[in-house]
Amino acid sequence: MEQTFIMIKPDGVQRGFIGEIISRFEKKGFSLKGLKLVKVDRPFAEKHYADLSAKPFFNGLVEYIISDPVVAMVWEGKNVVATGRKIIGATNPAESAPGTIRGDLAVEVGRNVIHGSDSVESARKEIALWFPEGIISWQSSLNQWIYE
Ligand code: IDP
Ligand code: MG
Repeated sequence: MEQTFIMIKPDGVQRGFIGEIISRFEKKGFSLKGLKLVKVDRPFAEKHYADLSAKPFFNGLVEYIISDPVVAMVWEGKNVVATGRKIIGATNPAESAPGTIRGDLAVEVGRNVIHGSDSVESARKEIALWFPEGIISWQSSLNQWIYE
């Protein structure tokens, strides 16, 4: 089954959206496979966002991510990478549809509350980076009511 890496950014934690965000993924029918509150250091944040190192906003982005704790999660389910991105909404909250997390809870691109892997390959890399200890293997007893 497909897995994705989801991170509630420091603004999402500070604004009290941990429960709200977890609830949206749970209600959809996805399964939580990894969860921790962590404050990451600069080298770690730079590694997570390495693909964006040439962008003008890179330094501000790293400062934002290391400023306070984040919630790191692994969610599992059919098409969870692409569907997770839809639940999250467009990168810039000004363009995120109402009903999406960023569309409902954020205003600016530099404070957009949540990260989600953009492909199955980046999910694999991000899960390995954020959960080197591995994740717990369990199956939801509701799967028979979510999958046919
Ligand atoms: P994504 O989070 O929707 O995948 P990316 O392009 O991967 O978007 O960018 C990573 C993060 O960098 C965004 O979520 C946002 O916090 C920040 N970011 C992206 N573009 C800008 C920008 O133009 N100004 C400031 N921050 C940005
Ligand atoms: Mg991205």
